Amino acid sequence: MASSLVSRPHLSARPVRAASLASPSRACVAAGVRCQAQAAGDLDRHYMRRCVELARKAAGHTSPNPMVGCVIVRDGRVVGEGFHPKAGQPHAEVFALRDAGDLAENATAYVSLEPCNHYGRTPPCTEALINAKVKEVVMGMTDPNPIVASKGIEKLQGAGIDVRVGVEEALCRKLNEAYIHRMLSGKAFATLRATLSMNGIVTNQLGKGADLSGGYYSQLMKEYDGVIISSDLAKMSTLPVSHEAGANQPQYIIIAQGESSRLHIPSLSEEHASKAIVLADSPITVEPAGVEVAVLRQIDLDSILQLLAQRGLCSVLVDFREAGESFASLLNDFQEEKLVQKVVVEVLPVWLASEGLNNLAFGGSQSFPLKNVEHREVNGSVLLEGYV
Ligand code: AOF
Ligand code: ZN
Repeated sequence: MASSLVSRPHLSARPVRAASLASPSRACVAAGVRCQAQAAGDLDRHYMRRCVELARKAAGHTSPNPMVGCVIVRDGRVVGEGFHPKAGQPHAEVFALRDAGDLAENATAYVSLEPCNHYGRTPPCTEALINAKVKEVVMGMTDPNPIVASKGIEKLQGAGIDVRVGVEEALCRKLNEAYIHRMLSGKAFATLRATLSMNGIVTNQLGKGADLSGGYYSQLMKEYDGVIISSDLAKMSTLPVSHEAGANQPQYIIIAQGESSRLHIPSLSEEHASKAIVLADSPITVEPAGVEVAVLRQIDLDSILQLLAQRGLCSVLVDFREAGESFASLLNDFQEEKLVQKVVVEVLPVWLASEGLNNLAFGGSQSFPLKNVEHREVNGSVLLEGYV
């Protein structure tokens, strides 16, 4: 079982304590349910961070479900751990309760997301927690899924279980930013990625080691459910892949706007043809056979993101390489229409010759500041990440 393989933190045996009293979590109040005032101590936060760490083990495998981790603690000792490995498989709480066995009785269950209270592909986690006789459930955030939202909390409280919500809430929200976005908007969470030279030229190159194991690009390919690329990139070079261990390769969404009647994707084998979908604005034959082709009157990002969400993709990377004008026009007004949530820009330590205005800019006519911008240096390049 996935959960039995994970290591446990070695902590001194002391009970979970309620340290500083903060105001009740926003989620708790908004949900209109009565939870205990939030009392998150250092240990609470420690166990919740462990839940998030466990949840991340399934990055790239859980969509359309969220990533969820769960830790069961009794008398200050971790007695069970688990995470949700994949949609269709049991939820995090089930793995953690199995791992804890009888020791779950009177224990505190930490879970990064509100336990579900519905019969989906799997039975409700609330019932599993109630049957295991846990004393308390501490959760990172409520589940935005309308069929769950706060019903899990109500059910647990109705069974006499103490509930606290909002421990490490920001971290839990970031973990599932794509799942939350898809749940609330009906569209896939989109991140725009581009590489620039130091003189501001958009380039197809990636930074040194970026697409090798451990490189940021290889990690993005593991984490994102899909990648939108231009037909020019698909024709010219190998399709983007992740070299991370156990990675689930992304779906390829290939924009073939204004493309001739034949598109050959040399690096895609027939065996992997189902990994790609070509969106074209006129009838087109695609090789290898077996690639899905959708001919649309107009190719716009809004419809693409809705289509991807309907197909169960939570996140997609818009990879701005070999991006001709039609690809660039996809991104017109992305900020105004809230189509792109995040931007990742890599700046290479090179100066590049300009071939004209085409490769100087992307993203249309908008001006706006980015939020929560972070940067780091990777192999001599600078990676900038910010939210729209
Ligand atoms: C939890 N723990 O580990 C996960 C939850 O079709 P199902 O049965 O897998 O249900 C999917 C929904 O359950 C998903 O949309 C989300 O609301 C919740 N996911 N809940 O208590 C978990 N993955
Ligand atoms: Zn569940």
